[in-house]
Amino acid sequence: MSQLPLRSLVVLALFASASAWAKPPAPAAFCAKYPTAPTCVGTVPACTYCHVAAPQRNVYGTALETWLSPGATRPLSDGDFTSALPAALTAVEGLDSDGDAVTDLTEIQRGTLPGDPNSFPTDIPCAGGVNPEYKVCQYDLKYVYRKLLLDFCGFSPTYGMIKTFQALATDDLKRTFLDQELDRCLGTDFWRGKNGTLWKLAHPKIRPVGSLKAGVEDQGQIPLADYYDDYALFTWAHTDDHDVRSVLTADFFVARSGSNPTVYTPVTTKSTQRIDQAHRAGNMTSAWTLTYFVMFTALPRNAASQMYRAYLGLDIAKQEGLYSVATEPRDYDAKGVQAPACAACHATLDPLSYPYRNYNGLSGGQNLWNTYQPNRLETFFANQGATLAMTPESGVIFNQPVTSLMQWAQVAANSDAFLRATATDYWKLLMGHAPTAEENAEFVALWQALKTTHNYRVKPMLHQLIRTEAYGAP
Ligand SMILES: [Ca+2]
Ligand SMILES: [Ca+2]
Repeated sequence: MSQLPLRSLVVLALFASASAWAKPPAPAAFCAKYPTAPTCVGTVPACTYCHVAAPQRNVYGTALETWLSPGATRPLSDGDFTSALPAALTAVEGLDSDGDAVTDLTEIQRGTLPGDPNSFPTDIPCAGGVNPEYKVCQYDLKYVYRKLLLDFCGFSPTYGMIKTFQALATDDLKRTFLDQELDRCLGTDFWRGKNGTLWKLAHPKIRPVGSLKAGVEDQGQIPLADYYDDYALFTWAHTDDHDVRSVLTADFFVARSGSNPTVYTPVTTKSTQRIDQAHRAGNMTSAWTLTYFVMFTALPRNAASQMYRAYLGLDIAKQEGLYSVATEPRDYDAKGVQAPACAACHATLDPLSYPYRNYNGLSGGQNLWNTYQPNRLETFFANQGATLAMTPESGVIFNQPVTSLMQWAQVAANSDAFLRATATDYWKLLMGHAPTAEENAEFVALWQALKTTHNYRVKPMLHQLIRTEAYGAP
């Protein structure tokens, strides 16, 4: 080997290079078209990009070949090859030559091999192709029909129903049928009736306590407030063509009547509610919320943190949703919240709580319970420290100053956090788990569309949800 002249080595190297590529200009022409492809950055594609062993092509090379000056006499000259290659590359960009569920162009851009089904980007849902046994990553209309009826109507379709469904001539007809079935189910008591699915969705937000239930229906031993009103507003806001933000912003109540169908109707007054219209903020100011979460406290941190957690998905106790206000916490009620272990959370929580300062739980005479009381702290908590009365009604949520609880509710209801939390509830309900990393793209599209496409209506969002791969692939 050492006896070989340098010239022979160069010839050998050139020959090896030429034989590896059926066409020596191929790598350069490829990289001229895709200069930012990872395989072209500081290197050129290996021969195996298009070939099993040159000149035998792999599936990607074969796909290219059919678009390379079709009809022209073979072999092409290097010049003809080079001028024909860009168009052929373009022609196959949308194909998935190796069947790994990722297009050739995406594979080129992402640096995986378009001719090797075992090489694919790992962060693309369903990349790697189809699992034939479970049809993973294949949206399955029949599967959706079964699941939809079970999830939204509460029963499985009969054999006859499945047969009728399968007999629909096209996938479009099946999709239309599924949309109709969804609408039908959303009107049933299984979905919207007393103790139905939507009520269950509301349980962790309302946190009912049977012994404290007031009202003619299911009254407890110590009847303090009727939380069925909270369920009624929640269900109204989440159904039909209603704005889901109403659950936080409504200045009205909702009455429930009948069954199959259960009917929810907005009303301006209700015997079980005491808050005056000018100070209402949906379920944030319901008799039950004020009774149970404000109760006897001066500064209702518990009410503010529960609303933040229940409707915005942010649990301050878990360090979620912290937007510290620089001058806080001021500790008006002398609870020691300026201690280092507390200050981090209370710099967010306390200014969230101030707008609740005049919302009365169970202080004073019973006729004053669950009402808005100007000077509530001064009236009922005069003996609880000198600075308590200095507690402002203005607060801060998500770094935005607000002057009232109604403004707090507006900022909250218009936030991305509210959209995400609302969509997350349904995702968990219908998928059985919070969105996974693989499902994230579909999940983000869903909660963003709740605002941009669906104008804060849950119903069209659910129609979008049943079309996601996360919902429809077994
Ligand atoms: Ca592919
Ligand atoms: Ca591949």
